[in-house]
Amino acid sequence: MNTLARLGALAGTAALTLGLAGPALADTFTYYDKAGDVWADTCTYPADDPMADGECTDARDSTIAEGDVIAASIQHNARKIVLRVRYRELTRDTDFHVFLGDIRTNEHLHRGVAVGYDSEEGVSFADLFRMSDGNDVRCSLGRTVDFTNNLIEVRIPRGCLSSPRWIQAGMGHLRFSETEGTAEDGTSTVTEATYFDDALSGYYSTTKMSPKLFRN
Ligand SMILES: [Ca+2]
Repeated sequence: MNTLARLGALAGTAALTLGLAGPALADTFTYYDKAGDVWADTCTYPADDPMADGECTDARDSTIAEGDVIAASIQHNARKIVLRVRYRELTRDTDFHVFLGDIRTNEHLHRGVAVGYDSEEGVSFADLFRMSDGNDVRCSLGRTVDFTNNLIEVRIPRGCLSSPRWIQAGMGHLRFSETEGTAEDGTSTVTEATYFDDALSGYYSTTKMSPKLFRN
């Protein structure tokens, strides 16, 4: 960690823009998100009656490390935009995971990017789409899902975004799980849970945007 980044981390809000000089260097925003700030929505139902009113909770759960973002960076360089997050834990589990990015440009383009995987079903995708209607935008995205280093990175060629002068971006991580259990009376239950961590804030379900990042 360099000195500026360390100062940013100590400042609490931990946000800073590194406007590095020189044409070969990118405009990069780095944010150190809190650990232990994953929001959990869970509902437990009788297994034989999924339409019943479930017992539901909605709370931040500091014990959840899976999908808990601890650092995020957004880079805008001459060829691409790179979104990268590091997690406390990222495991090849049976849950369905979606890394989400939200990008706005100086031309008022508003695009979403999603990288999803589910090791049980073998599903993996990386899509760029219009936020207005969800329709896919044709683009050859680069993606890395690294369970060893607890990282996800997605690389978006600038040409897929009309080669913007500047961009703003937000990021977050969603995880869906379904587990079977047993109620106190011995009946079988199913618990559905949705976990979310915004990469740039402690908010739930809203994605905070970075400062404007200009192509350098
Ligand atoms: Ca976090």
